[in-house]
Amino acid sequence: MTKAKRTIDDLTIWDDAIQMIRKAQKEGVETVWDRLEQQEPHCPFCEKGLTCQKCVMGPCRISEKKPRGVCGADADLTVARSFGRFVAAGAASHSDHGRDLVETLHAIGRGRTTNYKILDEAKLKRIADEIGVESTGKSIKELALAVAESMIQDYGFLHNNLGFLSRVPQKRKDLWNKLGITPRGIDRDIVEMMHRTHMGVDSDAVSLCLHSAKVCLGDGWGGSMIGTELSDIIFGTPTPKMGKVNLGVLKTDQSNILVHGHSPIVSEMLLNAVNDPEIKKEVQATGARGINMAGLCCTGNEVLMRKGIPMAGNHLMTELAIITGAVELILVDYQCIMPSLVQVSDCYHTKFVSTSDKALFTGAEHVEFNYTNAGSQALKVVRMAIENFGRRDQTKVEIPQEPVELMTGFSNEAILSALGGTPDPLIEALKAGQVRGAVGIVGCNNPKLKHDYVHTILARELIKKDILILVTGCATSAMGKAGLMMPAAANQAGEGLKAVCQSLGIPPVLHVGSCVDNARILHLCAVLANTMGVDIADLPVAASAPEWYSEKAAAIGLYAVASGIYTHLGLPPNITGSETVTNLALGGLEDVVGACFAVEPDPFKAAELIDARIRTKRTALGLDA
Ligand code: MSK
Repeated sequence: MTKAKRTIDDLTIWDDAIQMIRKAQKEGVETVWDRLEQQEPHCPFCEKGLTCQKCVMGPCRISEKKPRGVCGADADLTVARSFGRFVAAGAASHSDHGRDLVETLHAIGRGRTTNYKILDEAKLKRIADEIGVESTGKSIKELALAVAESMIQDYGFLHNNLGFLSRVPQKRKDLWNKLGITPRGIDRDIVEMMHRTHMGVDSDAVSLCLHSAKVCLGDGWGGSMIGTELSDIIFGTPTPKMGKVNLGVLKTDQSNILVHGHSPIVSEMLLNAVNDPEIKKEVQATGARGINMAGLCCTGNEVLMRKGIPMAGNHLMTELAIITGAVELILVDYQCIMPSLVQVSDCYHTKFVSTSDKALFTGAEHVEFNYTNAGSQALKVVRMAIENFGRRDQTKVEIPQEPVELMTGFSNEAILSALGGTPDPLIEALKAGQVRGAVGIVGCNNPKLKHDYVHTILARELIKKDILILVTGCATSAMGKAGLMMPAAANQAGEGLKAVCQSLGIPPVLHVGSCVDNARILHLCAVLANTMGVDIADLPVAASAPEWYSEKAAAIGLYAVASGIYTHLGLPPNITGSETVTNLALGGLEDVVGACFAVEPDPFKAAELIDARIRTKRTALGLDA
């Protein structure tokens, strides 16, 4: 049966997005939704994970009539191998991002950079202590070097132990050891996945799934956690502050620069350059009233959390932001940057500038940033944007609506400080049922789903049930635009959560950061579990990636489950061709790691599933007896 064509109103819930999709259609600019339509219907074999392209005896397609590939791999093995590589790519992405922070910290420690320094010395000392690095008698630079060197080992295979495993509750560590899924070295386990999934190596679907869990745990408690903690040490640990979101953050009379991708290494330098007094003088000469920096996706989350830089939008808003015609320059680092942004930029005067040698874009201008040149490269880029303001065609400019205000900056340090320095008030609120549980709503947008519909409805339904939301990644823009990240949104929560939020002056949806910052949620769960003397799987918590699309999001989902956190997905990964792998994901893992996945595209039903899970956990803890 042919699928009915979707109208613009079926694509997104937002007025700013609808206005820009109409503008794109009028101006003949192709967007992600057009390309999705061109690609549909998708190959059913690929959707179920039943294709294999790993060798040239194939490619093979597994079906009832042809149940084995040329090498003999059946549906289970074909799905498990390809899912293993899928999550390994996700773990590699976060972890390589974390590595860039380690390299920067190492350069600071060796005195090889004047562009970067330590902003949170107290956190550096705390982290050193947690990962077993002696700080006594060391200068800050010496300590930075020692911490960096210890983390370099986390990537390798010399000490077979990740520093942040010190945070994991003992019961969980014992379980991982029993199952053989304790991550040993971040790179080692990822590379081993590539090896295992070569034809003729690991040919057991369950064994591959367990190794997938190990790889993802190395991401969550390794690469991502390193990325988060070192970003705080170098750029400052976020504290609560106000920000703004939606396309209305762009300015008609200023030179607009968008930062996009994931790493704060580039965007923080750009922010310094934007605030440079010389640059401020130079911009006045162009007729622009100033330079306006705004964020997209997770680079946007990083600078929103730390500096309150406004957020233009999430993944599906990236093309639309350029379509406003008001963007002088878009500066990208890596991950989630649609290659189409180069072509969309070409339809306007927008300069598309890449910065990482590992993320080049055909047709883009490349200005490489590294720890020795970042300051001067940032000034160069800002000058390119200033100069480009004169090329803007004001007749093409259309900036929709006013921005929405939000509250951001809820690092774990900020949350604990709001609670008086200890998790006890939160635990008391959990025990009293004022806060019945907590859910991390994380992740991307996917054009197959109505943009931000599942995110926002799910959050509204959960807060009504006195469930606190922690939000990261692209889900953040959704919650912000919906007004759920303002303290006033407490009025939409159940009576218990409302009272807690009002007494602390916080919203019921707390922004904890970017994709790598899901590690903050893992850490907070560990702190609660350790304080209560239970395992993470015993807590009344859950995770949800309602509109996910990426390999990274799948890795996050799997490290959450393997850490004992029940995880909802709005749509399934490409695994449904294997009964063994699907059954393991949707139920079997519960008996293995104490949590599993649930797939549900309807946000109302998803809220019921999560609520039921939290009720079960509360009862087991004796909280709802
Ligand atoms: S940016 S991984 S679309 S959350 Fe982290 Fe957004 Fe998903 Fe990328």
